[in-house]
Amino acid sequence: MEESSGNSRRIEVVFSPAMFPVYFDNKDVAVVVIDVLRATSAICAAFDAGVQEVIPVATVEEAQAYKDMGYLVGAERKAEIVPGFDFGNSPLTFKDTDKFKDKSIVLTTTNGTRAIEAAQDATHLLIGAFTNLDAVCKKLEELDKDVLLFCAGWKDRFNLEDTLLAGAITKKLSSENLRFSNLSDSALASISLYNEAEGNLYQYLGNSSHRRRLSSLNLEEDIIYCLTPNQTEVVPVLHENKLVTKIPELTYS
Ligand code: 3SL
Repeated sequence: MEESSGNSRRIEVVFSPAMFPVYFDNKDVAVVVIDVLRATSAICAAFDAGVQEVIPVATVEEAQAYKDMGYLVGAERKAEIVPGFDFGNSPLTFKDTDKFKDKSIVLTTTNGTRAIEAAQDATHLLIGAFTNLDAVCKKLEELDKDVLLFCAGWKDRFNLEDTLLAGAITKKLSSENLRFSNLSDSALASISLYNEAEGNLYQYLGNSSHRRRLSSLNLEEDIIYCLTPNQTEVVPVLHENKLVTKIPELTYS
């Protein structure tokens, strides 16, 4: 990541996991992992349903090991539930709050949990979705660090929906807080795309690969949910390899 100048904070957007190592040359940043359709939207929905922690794992084998230990485990590949697991990657799964309240759950997804693993050494790792847009911006202002907006993409490729959220976060932060004034070219490009789409994300994404992939599986309701901003105040953060919404206070004896 290029350095901030003076007192200003820098915002950079990483368009694909393949590019992440290039940008992540300083660990003392706030990384926001973004997988709008659907991993990071589902993780926020899980906390809204009262889960205590989400253990993200990159592989189905790791997920299976947790399942064998008796955990409630979600696994998604190719946008579908991996047979034998308890749930997949739909945020609407978490409407069944009785099933999830106070539980520790485990999740593996095609791109989202892989991105979380790639960024796990960052000083701050936050989960971003349209559903928690304002809350994530507020948290970034509080942290007051340079920001890396990390788009999970699809199998290392660029995708539109993650870039649009990166644009929405960049636009909000840089217009409402003068400290976030050092914008990389990738941040400027994401704002331009977001300006095109703002107000009608669903239509703008009509031809995008992932919207088409999910629509072909009749997951229209999921798409609408994931593109609806500000449904929650939760901002999951990574702490000791688990996603939580509150980091326990340090206690000294
Ligand atoms: O790639 C992921 O992590 C998923 O969000 C993909 S899907 O929405 O379940 O297809």
